[in-house]
Amino acid sequence: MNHQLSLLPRQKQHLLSGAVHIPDWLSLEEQQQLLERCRDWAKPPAGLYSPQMPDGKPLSVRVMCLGWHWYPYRYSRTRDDYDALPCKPFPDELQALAQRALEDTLPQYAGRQMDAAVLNFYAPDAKLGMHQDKSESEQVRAEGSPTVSISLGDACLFRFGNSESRSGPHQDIELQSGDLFVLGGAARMAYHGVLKLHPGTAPAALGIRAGRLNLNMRETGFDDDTFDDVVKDFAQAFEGTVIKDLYKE
Ligand SMILES: O=C(O)CCC(=O)C(=O)O
Ligand SMILES: [Mn+2]
Repeated sequence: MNHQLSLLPRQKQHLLSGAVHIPDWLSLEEQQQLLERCRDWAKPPAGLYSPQMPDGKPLSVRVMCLGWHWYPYRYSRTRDDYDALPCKPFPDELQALAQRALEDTLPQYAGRQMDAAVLNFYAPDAKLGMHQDKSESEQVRAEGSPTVSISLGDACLFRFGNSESRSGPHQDIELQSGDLFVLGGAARMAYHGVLKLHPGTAPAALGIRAGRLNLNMRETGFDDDTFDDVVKDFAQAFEGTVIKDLYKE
């Protein structure tokens, strides 16, 4: 049986200081427009692919990136883990959307320039294990520069924890189509993951057959000059310690 979406009013809430959920942030029309844009970006060249973890296992989520290409656990301008194609640019329209999101959630961060978007495409059985977003520069993470996440399509069960421990305590919330979730400030390093999708819950008028799309924007803190050295240090520091992060417990 299909999961029934809650009929109770859903309200803007701060899950922790710096972690803000705004239900129904985008109108249906805005969701339709964004979905169309995402479909365009997801096309080849440099479109959707399945990233592999360093041990060779594929993520169940299919991914494509704009601005900087993310792959476990680093950024590059080209798809170094796959086909070496240049990443598509980070579009002005997403910068504008991210700024609007920051104004509405953590206005103290408005003006921070996002430069990377990860588009996560979840098939109905896809999930994303508990992890911290820590591929960005040390400075960006220390300053709490937010990640801005927008959901489209099927609802999901989103697990949100704390910065100290992967194992909890947790808060479980439902992210529905059009919802905004911003993770910054003191909550920037909080563990989070997608436990499961609720298939068949996308708004009928959205025009998505199945699955969920998550648009995840961030400031990497890298520029082309400093990137090579920083990333080398960073990759060395984390190699082997976070590989398990993206798996289900
Ligand atoms: O799909 C989501 O809501 C979360 C995605 C995420 O955590 C990420 O891309 O790092
Ligand atoms: Mn994440």
